[in-house]
Amino acid sequence: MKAPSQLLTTTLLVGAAFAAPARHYKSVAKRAANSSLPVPALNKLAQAAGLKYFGTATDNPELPNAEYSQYLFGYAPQLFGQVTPANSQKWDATEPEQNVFNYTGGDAIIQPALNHSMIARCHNLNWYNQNPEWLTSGTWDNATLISILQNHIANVVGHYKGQCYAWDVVNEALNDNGTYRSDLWYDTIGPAFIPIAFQAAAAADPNAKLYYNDYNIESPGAKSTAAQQLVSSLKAQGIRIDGVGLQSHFIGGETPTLDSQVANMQAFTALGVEVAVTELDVRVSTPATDAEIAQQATDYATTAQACVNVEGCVGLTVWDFDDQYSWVPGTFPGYGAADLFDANFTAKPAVASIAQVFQSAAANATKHTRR
Ligand code: 9MR
Repeated sequence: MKAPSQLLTTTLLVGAAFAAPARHYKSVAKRAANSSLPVPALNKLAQAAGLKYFGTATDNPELPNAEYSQYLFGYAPQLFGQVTPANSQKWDATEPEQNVFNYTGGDAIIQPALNHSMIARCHNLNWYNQNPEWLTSGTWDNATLISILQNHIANVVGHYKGQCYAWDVVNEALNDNGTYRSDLWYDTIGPAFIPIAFQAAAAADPNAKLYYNDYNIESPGAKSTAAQQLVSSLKAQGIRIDGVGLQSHFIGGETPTLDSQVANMQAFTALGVEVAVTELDVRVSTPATDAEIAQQATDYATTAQACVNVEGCVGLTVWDFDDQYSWVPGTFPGYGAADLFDANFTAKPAVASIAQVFQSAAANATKHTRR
């Protein structure tokens, strides 16, 4: 792991890159296989630093935007090497009526991603949110709800068998204090819904990595400890779990320190699972000042550095890359500008700061060989 002083060096180098963006981009462009790429080849640089991928979430409504699509698929796999559908594999999209399955939206993202040599993180199979009316309004006994869950997972994972690097099997099942969230699943089935979901996913696609995914587990604390206990408990029961997704929806200037993110990742990998940064974004108050955007670049770089530093951190996914499509302003009024590009597809300093982290790791041979 790098010492804090080395992080400072990285920060200073990043600062230098901001001062001379044209020269910086030119030097990065030499490494990019696609010479027309207008920004650093983040996925290629991540791979040179030892990660499996650098990727992004996307959603179906933005795909017809030609400029957006150029950045998402046209520059793949140089810029982004991995995609997560933000909504179209969720329960309300995939099983809108009981036992009637619809894969149109998910396929519209996964197929072009695979065609552009990207890998897919598939999201998600069990959540308290975005469930269809028939499911939330029904009154289910324990056995029936278990079979509904198993049937959903068998069908959806079966449809995408062989296409997903990973599935977020269970999403956000914990409260911030580490207790189980009271929801449709827990209130009827109890904590057993989690091993049941993982078992069903394992049976339907033996090769997909099976993840637990949550927010506020990016630094040590009650919720992270509870997620670690969940991993241990599943493993003790002989249930396959391969990874933990650290969502990483951060606020500029308030992100966990490098040391705490690294220590937290290592607490998970010590249990025999990989970790991934699955939904990274850094929101700031709007309108954003230059200082906030500079801080945001440092914050993005800190999380990229943490992943580079930890042997079992396989990659980072940003939760969409262009501000015009970010979920943030709709959920946190007064906040936004959370993504790597502004609404005109102009790269923010965070693009260069992340690239710098990967380049330094590759140049200093601090990378791990994980591919
Ligand atoms: O990005 C998704 C947004 O379009 C939806 O409106 C929202 C509904 O809850 O879900 C967003 O994605 C979430 C993800 O599935 C799980 N972690 C939090 C993400 C942001 O809310």
